[in-house]
Amino acid sequence: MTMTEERRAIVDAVRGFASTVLAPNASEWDATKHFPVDALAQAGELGLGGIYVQEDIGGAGLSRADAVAIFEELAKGDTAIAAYISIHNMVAWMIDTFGTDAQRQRWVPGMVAMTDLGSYCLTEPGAGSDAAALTSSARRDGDDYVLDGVKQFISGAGSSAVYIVMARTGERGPKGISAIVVPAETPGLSFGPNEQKMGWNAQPTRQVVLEGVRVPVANRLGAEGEGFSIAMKGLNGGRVNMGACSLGGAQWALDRTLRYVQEREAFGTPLSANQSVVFTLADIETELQAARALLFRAAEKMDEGASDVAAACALAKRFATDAAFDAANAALQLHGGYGYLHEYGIERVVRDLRVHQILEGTNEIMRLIVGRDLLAG
Ligand code: FAD
Ligand code: 2MC
Repeated sequence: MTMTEERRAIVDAVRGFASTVLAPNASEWDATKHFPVDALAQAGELGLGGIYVQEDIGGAGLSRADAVAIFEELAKGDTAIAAYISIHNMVAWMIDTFGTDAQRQRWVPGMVAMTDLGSYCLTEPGAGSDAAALTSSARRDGDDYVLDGVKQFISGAGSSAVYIVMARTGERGPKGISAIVVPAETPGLSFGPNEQKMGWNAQPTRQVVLEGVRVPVANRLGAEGEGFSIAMKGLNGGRVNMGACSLGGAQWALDRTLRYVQEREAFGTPLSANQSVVFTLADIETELQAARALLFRAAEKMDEGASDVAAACALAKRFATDAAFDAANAALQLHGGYGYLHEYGIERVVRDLRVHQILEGTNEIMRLIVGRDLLAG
């Protein structure tokens, strides 16, 4: 967890972007449900479109541990946008890692620049936690696949240029799934309305509808039947990043609260004169430090290619997203009625963090992964 000079410089640059481009607009983007594609292109100029994409194709070539530090800083500016940047990076990394040279050349440079955005399409109306039960199909027809099905809750859908669709090309279960890249302009691809959500309003969430979508077999990532494994490997890093986004949102709320409890007076003293308030602050700090340590531990295991990466990522995601949501909610409480007002920003962070306990694998599924790993010995 010691910050190298290089990481410190990156984090400083990201902090500048988060505080000047994201933070001043976060409230308005939330209120107006605006997806700021221009700000995302600016993030691309900083190298945030391909944080751990290889350098030969224009990526920043940074480590997963660097990414934890980056996503914590980004989320202090706007948690929902930071979380979308994480999803985009997951998609870019999957193409960079599992794609052929031709696939990398075609899709990665635009994604690194964030002029082409990415969406990850796993969940279906009938298959969420049990992702391997998905039924969207990719039928082989000569040198093409023809895709049919519906993907549910897809982040960035309608705005993205590149969709990685997990679809069934074979037997039931995880071994019959392939990962196929579907470009936005492909005939037969359409999108549902933007879902009305509790939070994450600054990024769209829509159904992705596939009706006779024809793409070349050359758009498949990896071998036929490897799609579930590719999807899960992408999610390991996504889960750590989502934990880091939660951490950033909660740290921002704590920093605000530290000032507020010293300024606000009740019963003739600042709120901070009450021991219960001091204890609450200490507990939040302790939980957030523990979350940060677990996230860096998981990220370092990813960087080392450790064998227990899936459980380490699940464990860190579960802890960080729960701890950060509780911390932000406690920060709201310490602001009294003002915490409930939009203008203070805390309620937005609470709304945005809530969904991190649900997506990229619910926290019950994270427990399932950790528990299974324990029992497997
Ligand atoms: P279900 O699987 O139906 O689960 C319902 C409840 O049952 C949960 O509490 C769950 O934990 C619990 N449960 C299920 N199985 C078990 C079990 N075995 N043991 C104990 N409890 C269990 N998906 C994508 O593919 N791409 C995206 O970009 C994307 N973005 C999203 C954005 C938003 C805003 C949201 C809300 C979701 C997004 N998702 C996306 C989908 C998300 O990953 C799923 O919602 C999530 O995996 C849970 O699936 P589900 O909603 O079908 O819930
Ligand atoms: N990393 C690497 N490989 C993994 C993995 C992981 N995290 N999880 C599973 N696998 C492999 C696993 O090793 C196995 O491979 P093999 O047969 O070669 O050993 C294969 O995948 C099948 O795994 P299981 O046998 O564990 O499959 P099962 O169906 O029992 O459970 C489960 C899989 C529940 C762990 C998986 O379906 C899951 O993670 N569900 C949650 C779904 C999810 O996270 N959705 C997120 C959608 S994206 C999103 O929300 C966004 C906002 C972008």
